[in-house]
Amino acid sequence: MSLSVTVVPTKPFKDQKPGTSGLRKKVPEFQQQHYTENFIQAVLDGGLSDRKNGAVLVVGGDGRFLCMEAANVIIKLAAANGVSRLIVGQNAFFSTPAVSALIRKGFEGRQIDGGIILTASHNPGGPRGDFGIKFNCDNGGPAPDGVTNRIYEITTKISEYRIVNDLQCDFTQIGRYEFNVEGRNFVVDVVDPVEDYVKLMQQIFDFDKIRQLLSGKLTGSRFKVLLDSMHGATGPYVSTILCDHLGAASEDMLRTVPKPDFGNGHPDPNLTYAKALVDRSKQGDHDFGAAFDGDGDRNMILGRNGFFVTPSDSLAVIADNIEAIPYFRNRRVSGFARSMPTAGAVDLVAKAKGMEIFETPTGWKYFGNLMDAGRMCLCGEESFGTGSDHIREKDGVWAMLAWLQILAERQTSVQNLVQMHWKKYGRNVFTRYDYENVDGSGANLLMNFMEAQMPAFIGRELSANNVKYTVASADNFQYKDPIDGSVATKQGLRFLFTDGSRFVFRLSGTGSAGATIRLYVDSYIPPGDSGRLFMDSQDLLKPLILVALDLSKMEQFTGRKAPTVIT
Ligand code: VG1
Ligand code: CO
Repeated sequence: MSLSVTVVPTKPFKDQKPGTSGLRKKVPEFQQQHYTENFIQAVLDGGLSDRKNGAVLVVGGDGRFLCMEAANVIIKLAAANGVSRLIVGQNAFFSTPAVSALIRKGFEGRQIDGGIILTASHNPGGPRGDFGIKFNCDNGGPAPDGVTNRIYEITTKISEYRIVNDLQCDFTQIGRYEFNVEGRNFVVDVVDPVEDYVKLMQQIFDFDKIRQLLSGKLTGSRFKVLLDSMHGATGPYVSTILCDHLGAASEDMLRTVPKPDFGNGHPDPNLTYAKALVDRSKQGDHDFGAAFDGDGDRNMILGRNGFFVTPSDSLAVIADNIEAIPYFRNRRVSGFARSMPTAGAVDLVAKAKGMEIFETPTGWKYFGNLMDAGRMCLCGEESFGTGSDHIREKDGVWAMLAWLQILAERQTSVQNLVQMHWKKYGRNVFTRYDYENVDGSGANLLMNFMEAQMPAFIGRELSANNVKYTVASADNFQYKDPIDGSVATKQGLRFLFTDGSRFVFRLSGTGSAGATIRLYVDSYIPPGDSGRLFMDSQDLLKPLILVALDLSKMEQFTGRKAPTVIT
């Protein structure tokens, strides 16, 4: 039977501009008539352009509420738009890193033109929670600004979309499904979402050695690992890798069943939302802990007794020990990169190793070009993102395995590894204050007020708690991509001080309601300053935080006395 295409008239929605990482809105907004269809049509046209006809795409998401419905819409629109084949994870499920890996690997010898990822990442899910749609390009990475702008342009002018209403594909069962759409062949391959990703990890890491670390064969005592998947996408990957392959205890793998509402949780692996893991870790029974976000690209690393590794330090420690990872032993190690608000610990490692270091705007999409050009192989963000050029997304499970591999090689504790790092390079103390869901106009006023003041502050002395800081420079961060020359402006207000400390203000681009102001603060303690090297980060940064809050008039503009999340 041949299925026919229906052309449906529609009108633009004004709010379909992708943010830091795709389009994110509350579920009811995506449920409006034509809303999801409009955006998918724009993604197919803007994301694929002249490659749309005959294109091969990967589709899947983190299992949150609406993933199945959205996958259905994608299948029906793709069929009507001349796409030749979709590779869909069983139950429309894939972690974000697994999608990136599959796009890069190809499918049965065919090249893949991109992917559509259904996730709002670390944002809560459920019928009143968040949903999101993101387009990734044929390199496996999030679409760069040029592409998302093109998609957005189309959403502002769209007048119709194409759909095959009668096409029903049961993507709960693995297999190949073929359809005839007005004489053309359209194929949906429903695949196991876990298998290929696990194989990739086996190629990157030495599983035998990690297994020996965990069992105690390596050091004489067992090494206990506690992981929290927060009911997000990593669950099935973690169970397979840690329990089936590495011999970890399944009772130490928490919340591994993906749930549409993340069990009513907030799947963001930080000290606030992954508190359950932190508390368990503090009981002292485990040598290592890690948590992951909704779509599996973020990670938080803990040592014994809840010892917290900041993402900035995690990146630097991995960089310093990069040759412990077999993948990097077999290839040329190119440069490192971090997002601008991430503390500069990795810069010091790059310098010591004589490697290039790049400072990019917030968002993984800015790393892709550097990796594709072979200039950079390891990067991270302070927002619990760490990854390498094995794919083009940050990768939570990869980061956890990188740590285990390094610990197997170095045979020491997490805390000792980090503290030895500080003794060698000094410590980049970092904290982030998030003011979530504040009134949008107040947030904009705060940013405008500060930007206007910036020039006047340069050279001025600011103080709090009897500590003085002199402003060396202040600007709104701008980045010119060294590969394609594209420029990203207004990426965060930076105040840099003469002693190397700094703070940064940014508005979040991933929220779905109101505005979120992020304040990033960091300071450098040299290795010789043994009095302060191991002090509590909040104590160390207190004066600088007070300066930042005072300067920005945070309370006046937002009415908030305290942040919602402190990292
Ligand atoms: C946040 C983080 C950023 C990260 C982005 C996507 O963006 O700060 O570092 O790349 O989320 O992460 P923003 O604009 O809200 O600060 V994920 O795991 O949500 O895809
Ligand atoms: Co994420």
